[in-house]
Amino acid sequence: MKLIVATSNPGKIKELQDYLNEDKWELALMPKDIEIEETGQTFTENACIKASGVAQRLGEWTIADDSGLSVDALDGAPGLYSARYGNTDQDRITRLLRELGDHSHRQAQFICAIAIARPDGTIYITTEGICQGKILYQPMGTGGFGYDPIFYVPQLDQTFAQMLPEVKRKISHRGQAFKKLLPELAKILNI
Ligand code: ITT
Repeated sequence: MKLIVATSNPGKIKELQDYLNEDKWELALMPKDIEIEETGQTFTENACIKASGVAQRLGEWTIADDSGLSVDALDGAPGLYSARYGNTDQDRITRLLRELGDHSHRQAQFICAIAIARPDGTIYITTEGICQGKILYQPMGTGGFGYDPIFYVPQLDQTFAQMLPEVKRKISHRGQAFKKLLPELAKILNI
C-alpha cells in the first residue's frame, strides 16, 4: 500500500524509511512544493497538521513526524521550535550550547510525535515517544542528524551521533513512538 512520508528533513526521511521498510509499504516522499505551517501547540498537533494537510492534497495515506529537543534548564526550549532555533543544524547546536553555557543541570528529552492520516485527511492514529539524555558541553560523533552530536545517553555512554543507526533506531524517541505504532501499521496494510 502507498504511504506518503510527509517530511522535508533528510535525516528524518532516512530514519522513517528504515522503520517502514520492514513492512510492505510502497513509500513515496511528498512533493517538495508542499509547505504546511506548523501552528499547533503540541508535537502531536503539529504531526496531525502535517499528516492531514499532505494526505488531503494527495489523497493518499500519509505519515508525519513532529519532534524536538526539550532542555530542562532552558524551560523546555527549543521544544516545539527546535527546527526554527537556527538556520542550520550547526547554528542550532551552537545556539543551544551558548544559551545553556556551563549550567550544571543538563537533563534533556527528545520527543517525537507520529501521526498517520487517511487519504481523506482524517487522522487514523497518533503515537508519542520520549528519550531521556543529557546535553554535552561540546559535540561528539558524526552520525545521525540535527542535535544528535550533543545528545548523550548515559546508559550507553554515547551520543546519538556516536551510536550505530540500528541502536539509535531502537532507543530513540522515534523508536519509542514506532514501537507503539507498528501493530497499527500492520492493521492498515490489511484494510
Ligand atoms: P519536517 O517538519 O518537514 O518534518 P523539520 O526539520 O522542520 O522537518 P520538525 O519541525 O519536527 O521537523 O523539527 C524537528 C527538529 O528537531 C529539527 O531541527 C530536527 O533536526 C530536530 N530533531 C528531530 N529529531 C531528531 C533526532 O532524532 N536527532 C536529532 N535532531 C532531531
